[in-house]
Amino acid sequence: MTFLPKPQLHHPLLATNELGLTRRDYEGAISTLCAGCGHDSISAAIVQACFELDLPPHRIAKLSGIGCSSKTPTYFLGAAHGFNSVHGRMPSVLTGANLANRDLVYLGVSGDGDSASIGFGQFAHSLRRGVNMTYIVENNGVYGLTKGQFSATSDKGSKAKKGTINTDEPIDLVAIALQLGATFVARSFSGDKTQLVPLIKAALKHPGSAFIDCISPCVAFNNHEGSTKSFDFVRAHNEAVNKLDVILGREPIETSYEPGSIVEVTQHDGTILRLRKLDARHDPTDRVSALHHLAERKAAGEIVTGLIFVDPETEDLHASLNTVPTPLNALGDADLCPGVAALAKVNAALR
Ligand SMILES: Cc1ncc(C[n+]2csc(CCOP(=O)(O)OP(=O)(O)O)c2C)c(N)n1
Ligand code: SF4
Ligand SMILES: [Mg+2]
Repeated sequence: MTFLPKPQLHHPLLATNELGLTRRDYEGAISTLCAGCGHDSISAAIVQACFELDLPPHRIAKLSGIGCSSKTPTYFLGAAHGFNSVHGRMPSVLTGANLANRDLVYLGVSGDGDSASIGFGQFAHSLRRGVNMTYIVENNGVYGLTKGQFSATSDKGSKAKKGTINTDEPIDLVAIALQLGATFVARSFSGDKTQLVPLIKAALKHPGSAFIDCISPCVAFNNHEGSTKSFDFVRAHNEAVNKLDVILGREPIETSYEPGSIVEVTQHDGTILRLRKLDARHDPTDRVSALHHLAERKAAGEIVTGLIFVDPETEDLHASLNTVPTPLNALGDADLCPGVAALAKVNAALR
C-alpha cells in the first residue's frame, strides 16, 4: 500500500498559526519510506516551515519527479496542489505551472538521481531562467528507489553497500547552481532541523530560483562506513558558514546576535534574512567568493552548509518575459481573444 491517511484527530491544545491552523494541518499521508530515512526529516522540516510562515496550504503547489525523494510530497501538505511527474521532468512541469499561475507558491522536490542524472538539463534550465520556486534536492548519493546504484553526486572513492568503489567524479549541485545564476543557493543536512527549517522559510520567501541541496542519508543503501553521504560522515565534516533567522515584514525585529558578525539581506517583500556569520571568510552576497569558498573548503574535506549565496535584487522569469499578472485561468474571453483588429495590428507590426 502506498497511501495511508493519518487519523484526523488533533490534540485540542495544539498551537495554531495566524490562519488558525495547527502543524497537523500541514501534514500529509503516513510515510511508507524506510524507518530512519533522511527524506522523512526533510518532510517534517517543510511542514514546520510552511506552518511558521502561515502559508495557506491550498496556495502551495508541490511537484516532484520519480524516486523515494519524489514520493515525499504525499507525506506533507496534504491540502496543497500536487503533481508527481516523470523521472527528471519536475522542473519543466513546474515552470509551465508557474507561467500559467504565478499566484501559487511553488515547491519542487527531487532526488540526486532525478536532478543530477536523468534530469540534469531540466535542473540547469529552470535555475538559469529564474523560475520563482523553492527547489529541494534530497541528496543521498544513491538511487534509493532502485536499490542502491551510485548516482552522479556520489563522491569519487566512496563505497557502495556491497563494497564497489565509485570511480566517477561527482557533480556538486551547489557549485553548478551558483554557476547557472540561481539567486538563492543553500546546502543543509536532514539531521539538522535547526538549520534546515529557516533555510526552507527563507527559500519560500525568495522571489526567484531558490535551490537547497539537502544531504539526506539513505539508511537502506548508503549509510555505511566509506559512504560520504552517511549520517556519521556528514556530522563529522559539516561546516556551517552562517546561522539564519527569517524575519517577516510584519514582525518586530529582535536580535541577540553580537555586533559585527551579522549580514542582513532585505528581500523585495520586506522579509529580512539575518545571517550570523560563523565563517568570517564567507560573504553570502558575492557569487564569485561563494564559489571560491566552496572549492576551498571542499579541498579541505569539509561539507559547506548554510545559506551560501543570495541575491536580494532578483527578478523572476515573469519579469523577464513581461507576462500578464493575472493567472491564465482567471482571464476572460476578451483577454484571451482580443479580436480581429488587434490581430491585424500584430500582423502589421511583423511585416
Ligand atoms: C525514465 C526512467 N528511467 C529510469 C527509471 C528508474 N528509476 C526510478 S527512481 C530512479 C532513481 C532515483 O534516485 P533519486 O532521484 O536519487 O531518488 P532516491 O530514491 O534516492 O530518493 C531510477 C533510475 C524511471 N522510473 N524512469
Ligand atoms: S531506500 Fe533509502 S532513500 Fe528510499 S526510503 Fe529507504 S532509506 Fe529512504
Ligand atoms: Mg538519491
